[in-house]
Amino acid sequence: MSEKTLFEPCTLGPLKLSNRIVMAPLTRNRAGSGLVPSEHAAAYYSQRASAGLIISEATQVSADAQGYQDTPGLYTQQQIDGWRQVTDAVHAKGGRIFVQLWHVGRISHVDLRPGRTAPVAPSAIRAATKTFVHNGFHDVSEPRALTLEEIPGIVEDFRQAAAHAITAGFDGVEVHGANGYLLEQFIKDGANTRTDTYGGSIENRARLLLEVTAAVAKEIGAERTGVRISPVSPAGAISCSDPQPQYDYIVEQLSALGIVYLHVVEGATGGPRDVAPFDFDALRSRFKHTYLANNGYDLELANARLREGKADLFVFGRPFISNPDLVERLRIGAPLAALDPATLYGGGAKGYIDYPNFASSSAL
Ligand code: 8OZ
Repeated sequence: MSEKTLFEPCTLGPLKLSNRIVMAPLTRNRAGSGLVPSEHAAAYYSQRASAGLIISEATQVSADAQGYQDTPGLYTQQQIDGWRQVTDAVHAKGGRIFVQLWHVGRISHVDLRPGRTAPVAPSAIRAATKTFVHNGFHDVSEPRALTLEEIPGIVEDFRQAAAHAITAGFDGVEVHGANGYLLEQFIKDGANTRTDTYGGSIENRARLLLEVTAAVAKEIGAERTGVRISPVSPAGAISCSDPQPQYDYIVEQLSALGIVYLHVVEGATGGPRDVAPFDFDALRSRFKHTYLANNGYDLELANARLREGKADLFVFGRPFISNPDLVERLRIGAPLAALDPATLYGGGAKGYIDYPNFASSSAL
């Protein structure tokens, strides 16, 4: 029997994927007026449609959920129409695309918020970090704690945005439970000192993520619902005193909900894989559907982990920005182009839709 490789077709719930390579959600801060995907977004995503699956950049579930300049939303008709152009363009090339839905919680700035109100969070604890606003990085604002009465509204915003995602033609939804944003702020005790049913115990801190995921799965089907987590990542200046039992519990519950995939940032997001001791295999063994492994993978490590049965799909982030044909380059062993950090966040077509494919760059 031949060995499994990343380049073979596979399935993700009801979907057929052309390979096991996933494009990570990547924030590019290029949404146009009304926080509608820009005129270039359809081109950007369709250029990358040879990925087995694309996960879109993080997309707000409501105006209240925004924390960075010019990130798109999925709560107005214009945003639904804008995303429809993206999903149509990806599907026309045979690709698959999920939308990543987020609420930033405390990682926000009053200048981005309706009425310049304080960002909302599980507890009024300011993160020692910055956000992208006014075309640069500035300290996040002081948050206020959500009241117990406000929490059902957050769940409802995710449910509604998930319904919009299907209207917009997405193949599914990824709930952003990672990287120090609202759902992770509830999970990790460095950001959550609540004394109600959403704070304290492992079960209580997991509650909001699980309620949001259950609401999304009920709305669009568990077979179209994925969740991203980052158990030991310090992204968003967050800490957790007990990540292993906390995430062992979360993953058991997510598996019981029957969601189609678990997307795990193994280590520090965009940084070292060994930032803290953690048994990721324990999560994999607790989750009965598709496991997406993320962080610092190259082809060799990915193929090794695939053959060991440690993961099913492998998520590549930054290399997809400067290599729209990343799948083909990895397949033929072509060199990878470097990305231009100056055009990562904000701006227009430059550094967004002008990175060439390998074949066309070598023919120049
Ligand atoms: C980098 C810059 C802005 C946002 C994440 C959505 O960390 C992000 C993000 C990353 O998940």
